[in-house]
Amino acid sequence: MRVQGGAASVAACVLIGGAAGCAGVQSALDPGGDEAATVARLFWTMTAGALVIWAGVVALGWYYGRPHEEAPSPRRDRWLILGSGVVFPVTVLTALLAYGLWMLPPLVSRAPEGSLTVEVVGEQWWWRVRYLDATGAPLVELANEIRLPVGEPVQFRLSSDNVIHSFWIPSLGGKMDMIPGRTTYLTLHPTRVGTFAGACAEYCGTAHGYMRFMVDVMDPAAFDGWLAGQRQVAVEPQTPETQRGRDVLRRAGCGACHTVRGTSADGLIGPDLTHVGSRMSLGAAGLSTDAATLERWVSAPERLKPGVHMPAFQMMGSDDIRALAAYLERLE
Ligand code: HEC
Ligand SMILES: [Cu+2]
Repeated sequence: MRVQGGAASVAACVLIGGAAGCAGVQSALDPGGDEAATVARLFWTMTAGALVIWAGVVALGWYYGRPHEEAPSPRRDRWLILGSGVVFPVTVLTALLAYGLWMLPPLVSRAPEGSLTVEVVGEQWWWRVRYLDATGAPLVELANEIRLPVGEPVQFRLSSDNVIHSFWIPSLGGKMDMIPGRTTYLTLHPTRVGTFAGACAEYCGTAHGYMRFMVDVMDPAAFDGWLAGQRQVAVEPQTPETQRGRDVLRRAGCGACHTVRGTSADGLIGPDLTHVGSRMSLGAAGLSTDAATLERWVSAPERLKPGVHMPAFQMMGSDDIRALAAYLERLE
C-alpha cells in the first residue's frame, strides 16, 4: 500500500500530530534522495498497517465487550485466542520481516566504481570533510559542509579516531555509525536540488547537540565550479585590515591547529580554514560566518559552543581580533 505524497500524507502528518516534523530541511518524511524515500515508504507502510490492526483490535474488543445473550462457547474462544494470539502476529511479523529484508540490499550496497567519494571523519564535535580523487587521495578538505551533485550516487567513507559518532542526513537517507578503528560506508542518491541539514545521531560528549552540518545538493555544473573553487589556495588579503588579520593569524599560532592553504598555517587539529568565509555555518553549530560572529568565536568560542576544543583568544587586543575576523570572513 502506498500512502506517500499528496493529501494522504498530509492527513497522516496532521493525524500523527507532527505536522512540523514532516517537512523541512531535516525530515526523513520529506525525502530528497532514493534512500530516504525507501525509509519513508517503510514508515508509511508500517503506519498504515498499524492503523488497520489497531482498528481491528478495537472492533473485536467492542464486539466481545457488549452484553451477550447467547451461551458461552469455549471452542470459539479457543479459535479466537489461537487466531489472534498466534497465527495473526506470526503472519504479520513474517511479512514485515520479509518486506524489510527485501528493502535492505539497495540501502547497504556500494556506489559504482568511479563515483564521487567523500570521506567524513567524526571529530569532537565537528565534521572533517574530504573530497577524494579516483586514487583515494584527498582533493580538498573542509568542515561541516557537504555539497553534492544532484542525480549522481555518492560514496561516503566514514571514520572516527575518538568516540562513536553517527552520520545522519535524514532527508537523504538512513544513519551510519562512525566507529574508531573501523571504516564504514554509506551510499546516497540525492534526487532533489536543495539545502538539507545533518546531525550526529549518537551521543558523543559535551557538544554533541552542536554537532551539525549542512548539505547542499546542487546542479552538477554548479558543483564542479564549487569544487574547483575549493581547490584554490586562500585569497591574498587586499586591504590593510585584512593584511593585519593574516599577520595576527600567523603570530597568534592559529597555524598550530588550522591549515590555511597557501600560507604557512598547516595545522591538522582543527578545521581547514582556507575557505571558511564561504561556509554555510560556523563551528558545526549553525552560527553564521559574518565578521561579528567570527570575532566572538575567536575571542571566546566556549561561549558559543560549550565544550569546544579551541582555546579562547580574548587576551589579543580587540583591534587584532577585529582584523582577524575581517580576514577570515574574506577567505571565501
Ligand atoms: C589548540 C588548537 C586550536 C588553536 C590554537 C586554534 N583553534 Fe580554531 N579551532 C580548533 C578546533 C578543534 C575547532 C573546531 C571546534 C568545533 O567546531 O567544535 C576550531 C574551530 C575554529 C573555527 C571555526 C571553523 C569552522 O569551519 O567552523 C575558526 C574560524 C577558528 N577555529 C579560528 C581560529 C583562529 C583565528 C585561531 C587563532 C587565533 C584558532 N582558531 C586557534 C582548534 C584550535
Ligand atoms: Cu558526534
